[in-house]
Amino acid sequence: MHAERVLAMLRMRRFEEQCVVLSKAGQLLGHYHVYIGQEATALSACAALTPEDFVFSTWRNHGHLLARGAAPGAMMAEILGRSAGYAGGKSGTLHLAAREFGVPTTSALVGASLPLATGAALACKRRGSGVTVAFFGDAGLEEGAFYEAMLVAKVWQVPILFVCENNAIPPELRKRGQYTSSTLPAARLVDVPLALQVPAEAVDGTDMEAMDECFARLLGEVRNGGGPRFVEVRCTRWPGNVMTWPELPGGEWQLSWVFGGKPERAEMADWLSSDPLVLYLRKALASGALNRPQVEAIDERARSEIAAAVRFAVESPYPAPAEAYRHVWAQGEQAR
Ligand SMILES: Cc1ncc(C[n+]2csc(CCOP(=O)(O)OP(=O)(O)O)c2C)c(N)n1
Ligand SMILES: [Mg+2]
Repeated sequence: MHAERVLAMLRMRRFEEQCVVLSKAGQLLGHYHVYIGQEATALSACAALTPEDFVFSTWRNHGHLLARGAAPGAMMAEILGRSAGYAGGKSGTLHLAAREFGVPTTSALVGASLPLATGAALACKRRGSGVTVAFFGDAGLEEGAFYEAMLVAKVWQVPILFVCENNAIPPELRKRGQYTSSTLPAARLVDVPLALQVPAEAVDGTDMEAMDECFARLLGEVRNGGGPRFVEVRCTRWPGNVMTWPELPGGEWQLSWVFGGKPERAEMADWLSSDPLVLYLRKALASGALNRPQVEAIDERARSEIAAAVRFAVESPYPAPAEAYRHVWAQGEQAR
C-alpha cells in the first residue's frame, strides 16, 4: 500500500517536472499548469472509485488522469500535441481527457466542468450505478456555474462529490486553522454549499490518511443515495506555480529533502512542511513501512517510467493537417 502510493505520487511529480523541462526546451508549447503539491488529493479520492465512476477536472488535470490510471506516455503525447495522445494531439494539456479511464472531459474555463459533472451524475442515477467526482479550484466558487450545478445536484439528489481543491492556504494561516478569500463574503468556503443544504466539510490536503478516511466515507454516502457532498481540500500553493509558466524552484524535487537535506531556495524549504509527498514519506519511514533504499528504488522506477513516457511522446509525429477536420462533428454511429 505505502510503496504503491509513493510510486503513484512520484510518478505524478516526475511527470510534471518533465513538463517544465519540455516547456523550457520549446517542446511543450503554450500555457499549462501542474498539480505539484496536490498529488495526494487525486490519489486518495480516486482510490475510492471504481472503473465505471466519472471524474471531471480543470486545467490542472494531469494528476487526476494519472490517478485514474491513464498512461503517462499517451498523456505526454497529448500535452505535446502529438498524434499518439489521447485526443490525437488536439486537446493538449488544458482539455486533456481519457474516456476509457472515466474522465470524459476537462475544461480550462473556471467552473465550466461542474454542470457537465452534474449531468454525468444524473446519468449515473438513471442507470442505477456509479458516482461522479468533480475536482475544481477555489476560484470555482466565484462562478455562476458552480451555484447552478450545486443547486441542481441537490434538488435532483444526484450522486456527485464536489472536491474543491483550495490551494490558496498560506502556511502561517494553515497553522492557525484560518484562510482567506479575496472575493467570497463567506469566511468559510463550506458555508457556501451548506447554505444550499449540501453537507460540506474540510480536510487537510497534506494528510493522506485523513483524506482516505474522508473520501471513503463521503463517497460511500454518495454511492448509497445520499445525494451530493462537498469537500474543501486545504493545500498550500507550490512555489513553482508562478504566473503563467511554472518554474522548478532550485531544480527537481530531491529525495534527500525527506531525510533532512535543505533546498537552497528559501521558499521551497518553507513549502516542504506543506508537501504531501514529503509528509507521507516521512511517516512511512518513521513507522518502518518503508526504508530509504526502498524509497530510492521507487523513485528510480518513477523516473524511468516517465523517461519512457517522454520518449514515447517525442517519437510520436504531429497530427497530419487533414486531421484538423476530423472529430469536429459527430458522424455515423456517434451521431445516434
Ligand atoms: C471563466 C474563466 N475566467 C477566468 C479564467 C482565467 N483563469 C485561469 S485559472 C484562474 C484561477 C483559477 O483559480 P482556482 O480555481 O483557485 O484554481 P488553481 O489554478 O488555483 O488550481 C483564472 C481566473 C478562466 N480560465 N476561465
Ligand atoms: Mg486555487
